[in-house]
Amino acid sequence: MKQYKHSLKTAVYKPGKIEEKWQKKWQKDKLYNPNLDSSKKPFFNLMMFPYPSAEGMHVGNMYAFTGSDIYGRYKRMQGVNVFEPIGLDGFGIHSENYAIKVNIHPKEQAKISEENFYKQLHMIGNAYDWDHTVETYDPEYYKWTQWIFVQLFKKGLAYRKKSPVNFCPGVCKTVLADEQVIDGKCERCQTPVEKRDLEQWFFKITDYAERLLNNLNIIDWAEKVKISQRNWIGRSEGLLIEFDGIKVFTTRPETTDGATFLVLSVQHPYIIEIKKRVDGSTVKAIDEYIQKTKLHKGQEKVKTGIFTGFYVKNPVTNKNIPVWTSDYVLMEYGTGAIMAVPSEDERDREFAKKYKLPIVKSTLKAQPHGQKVIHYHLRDWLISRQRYWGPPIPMIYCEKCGWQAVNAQDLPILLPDVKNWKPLGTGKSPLAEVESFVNTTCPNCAGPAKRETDVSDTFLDSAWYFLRYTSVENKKEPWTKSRVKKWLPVHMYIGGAEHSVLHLLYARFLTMFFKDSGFINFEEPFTRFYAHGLLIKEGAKMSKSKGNIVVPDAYIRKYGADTLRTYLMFLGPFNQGGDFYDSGIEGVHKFIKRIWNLIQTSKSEVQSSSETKRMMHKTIKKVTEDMENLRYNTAIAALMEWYNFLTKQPGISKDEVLTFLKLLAPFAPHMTEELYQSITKGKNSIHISSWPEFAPKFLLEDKITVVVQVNGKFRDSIKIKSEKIKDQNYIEKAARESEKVQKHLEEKKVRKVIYVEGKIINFVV
Ligand code: ANZ
Ligand code: ZN
Repeated sequence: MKQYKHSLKTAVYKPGKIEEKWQKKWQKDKLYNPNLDSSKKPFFNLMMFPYPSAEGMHVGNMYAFTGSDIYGRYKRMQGVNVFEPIGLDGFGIHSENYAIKVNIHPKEQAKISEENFYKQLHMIGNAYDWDHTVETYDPEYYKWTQWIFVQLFKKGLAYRKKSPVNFCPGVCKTVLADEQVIDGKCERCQTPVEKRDLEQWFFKITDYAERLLNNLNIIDWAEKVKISQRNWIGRSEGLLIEFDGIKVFTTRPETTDGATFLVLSVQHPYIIEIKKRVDGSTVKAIDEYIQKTKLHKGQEKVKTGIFTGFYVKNPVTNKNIPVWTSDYVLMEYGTGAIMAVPSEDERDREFAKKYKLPIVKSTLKAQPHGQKVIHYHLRDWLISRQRYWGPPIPMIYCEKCGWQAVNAQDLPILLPDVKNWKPLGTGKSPLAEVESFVNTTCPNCAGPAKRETDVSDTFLDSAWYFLRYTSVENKKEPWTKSRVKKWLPVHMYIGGAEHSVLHLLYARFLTMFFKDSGFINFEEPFTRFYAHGLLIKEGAKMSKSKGNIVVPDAYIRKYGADTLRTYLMFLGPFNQGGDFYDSGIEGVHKFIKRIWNLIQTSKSEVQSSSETKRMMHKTIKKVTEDMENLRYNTAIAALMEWYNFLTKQPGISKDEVLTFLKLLAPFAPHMTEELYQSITKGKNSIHISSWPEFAPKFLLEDKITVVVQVNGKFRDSIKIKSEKIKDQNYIEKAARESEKVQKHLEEKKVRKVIYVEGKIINFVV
């Protein structure tokens, strides 16, 4: 074996210096910027769009970003062209509330936050293509977000509807989506949420419910995420049954004979009919009740309702049953009316008991005339936000022509710089106060018209960003078709499971819409979605209120990014998260330092033995399999085991050194680069070197057990050096040396010896 000499200049491990040096060099060399037009083996390694808080990145974010980066680095070394872009979603209530808190204009604050966040991202050493960043508040980006709105409007998928909405009268002063209301309170500021009737823009995602559901079967996503989406879409098969013209939706038609009253939603249009037919005092009581439900804050614990004075006939029993109205029946689901079966349904029973309504047992054999229907729980996507910090919805209202989309050449509709950007709390956006913004001309008749003053939901910004990453240079189109064709759908998408429904469903919906419109040629955006786990801090969830948020900066300064990265990945299986302990990081730091020292000081004039080779190939195999399955913690453990083995050897071969560095490179990209380039005299980056391959022949155990038989009966087993496995004479001799075998061969004539390679040797006597 050839000898080699190390020529390492740096003796002491100084992560700060090394890391800054390589980060600069990689960026200068555009090491991580694949040619987006000519790459032969495109691999889109996407990290879920960060939505950084103004305080910047904490280790929980870094944990996710690093785990995604490690996968990308591993893939790159396997010879594919990895595109790993990054950007930030900086519009929205989250950033705006922070701006309110610190009393800085959101535009100003965005600049500060962006700079800080990107600086932090550089420090952690991820292989980002910094030429393809996306910021949602950049007019070059939101121009296209607005364009998408217009496309949906043109296809009839964006519409206005007056609807009861959740309104947060607290800090947020805006409409909230159902999922932003937790236990009747605003998810962000914990203020009890009110119901208000507002005209809102919606996207008709419900048109895609069936496709969104069915396609789940063809994508490689974490099962728990698929389950959440299935439940969220909530397909229900049932019947529509008529009670004197009032249709109800039920999933239990066989219980119709137990239906003892109907309940209409308070918004049900039939209530207007009923009010025409019942006496004045009843009308007054109904109106009072409906008025009261508007003040209800979120979901009430105690069910309330009122009798409308009206009766309908149960089509199965032919009995007249009373019609009630209550806010426990939702207008948005089914037909907005139910048949109540108190003997079978818990909610109905509670209601019946409270109002002393009859409870009649059902035979469960009722067969009403029914019309079969399928309902989905999925609601249309509420887009309007009565806030400042978002892309203005690109619509214009003309008294003569109605709602008109802004012409494409007039996009973007810039978010005006205004002094009074804070929420008004009137149910209108602060933009409504800006006359120069509001007053415009109609795109259709050129007459005077008014602009929509609501801005769009942040989830719209993040529902298509992955397409834009490929095409940020394009000023004429939202994306360049050829690039999107080359790089998408995304090969690997990594993000938090908490985005199981909203973001991941909205992105799928828009992708289907783009496909249907002929803008792209696929309908599922993310071929593989991997949900990473969450990081906790010494047993507790990291949160601002607990004051236990860990910011990576100080750790990086003290130990280096390589140590922090490796430590984070060592904490546990990547899909299960881990518990961050200050004390734990020291151990990993020692490991990194020891590798540094071992490789520099090792004597290399050694022959590699079959044992050292086996250990190396075993480690390559283990680490490779673990990387493929994102089991980073056990990959690191395998490297530690190999390191311990190597320290006991008289020296380390160059092959071992380079292999070790390569396997560690995705975790500790800087120090491995430094050592690798010193050893190879800086020809190429380790990060574009080829990933080590294991040779199965070296994995064979050193000794093989061969069973010795006499006339087919087991007599003994012997251990044979694996290189002798083909040498029958040698094995026969070794078998004859066994005393147990000798006993059975004594004074007998061996007529034949049958050898099954590596397994059995049989003496026929
Ligand atoms: C009679 C009945 C008897 C029902 C029984 C259930 C159990 P899923 O499976 O979620 O689709 N329902 C229908 N529309 C409603 C609305 N707008 N607001 C509140 N509840 C509504 O649920 C369908 C069932 O939920 C329907 O079947 C209906 O009650 C109720 F033992 O009809 B069922
Ligand atoms: Zn007009």
